[in-house]
Amino acid sequence: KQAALAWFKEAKFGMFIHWGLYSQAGGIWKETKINNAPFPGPKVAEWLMHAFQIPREEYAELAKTFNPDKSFAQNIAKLAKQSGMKYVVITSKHHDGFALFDSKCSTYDMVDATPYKADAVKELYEACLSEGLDFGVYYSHGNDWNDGGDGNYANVKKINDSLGIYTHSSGKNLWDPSPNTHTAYYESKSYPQIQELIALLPKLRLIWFDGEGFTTEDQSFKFYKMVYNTNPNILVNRRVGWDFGDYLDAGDNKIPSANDKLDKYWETCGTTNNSWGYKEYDQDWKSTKELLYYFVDIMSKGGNYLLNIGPDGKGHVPEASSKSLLEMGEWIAVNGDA
Ligand code: JFZ
Repeated sequence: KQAALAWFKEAKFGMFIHWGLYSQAGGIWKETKINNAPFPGPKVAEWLMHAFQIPREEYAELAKTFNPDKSFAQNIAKLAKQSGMKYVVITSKHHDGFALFDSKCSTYDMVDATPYKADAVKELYEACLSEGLDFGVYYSHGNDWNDGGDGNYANVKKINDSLGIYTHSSGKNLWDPSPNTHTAYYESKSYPQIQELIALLPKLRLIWFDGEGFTTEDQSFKFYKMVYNTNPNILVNRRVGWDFGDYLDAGDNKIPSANDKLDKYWETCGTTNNSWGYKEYDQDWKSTKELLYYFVDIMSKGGNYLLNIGPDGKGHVPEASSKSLLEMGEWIAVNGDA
């Protein structure tokens, strides 16, 4: 993976994109803001289904109206380029289980279930390559609220109980679990979709796994090995689980201190407000100066900065965040990113 890691080291600044069915809701469900949602757990907009414990069938209705503007891919790729970014990582499938690409092993995807009917991941990939940007995908392997039953909760709980350890259920669909087991979901959906993404995107640079909490060591290794065997140029992040990743992170919105001795390359992912997915009412934007402060801090310590945008259901990027990103791009054009 030496060449891939060398690319990563130079890539420095990337765009993270959280986009999916939840983007249409903007963090509001039946007039209740997600911050006032009745159930515990993260109050970020992409956790809509979890925060309101929305049944799978009802949540899936959101697909019927998911119809972004055709120009979303061009616009976002251009924004990333002008902001001085060198790579883009989009949520190909977040915890809600909905795939933004054309999946053959599930009908819960952009092509089969939405009026848009086209492969949004492929479109963005092509737009990015034509802007000279590199491309990666986020993929929630561990959590899938539409498949994978209770996300392995009962099994993990049984083991933990015998050891006297408390088991967190956050991120596990216990309100309306699918009939499939978590293991069956890995076999029938998750492993095949990773293969599909690698085949769909020949120049894919990285896969950003997430939700690894209850994934077993064998399962994490299988994901890691599958990526390596299919295309060894693709990097895998730490969150594939069990330390199999090619590069590290210090936690969301966290920058390692000078004393943290990270023995691999690393990346900090961060938000521009308090949500990854589009949250209509969150106007608590970080200023351009604050974002540049993080940028310089991360660059000076040798890391990469993966800065997030949360486009709305139409694929439009909130004005406040695109403005800051473009201002960062102006600063980087003058001062560089090294
Ligand atoms: C996860 C997701 O649940 C979230 O929706 C978003 O996609 C984010 C980028 O990743 O949330 C996490 C995962 C790990 C940490 C924090 C939030 N962490 O290690 O601090």
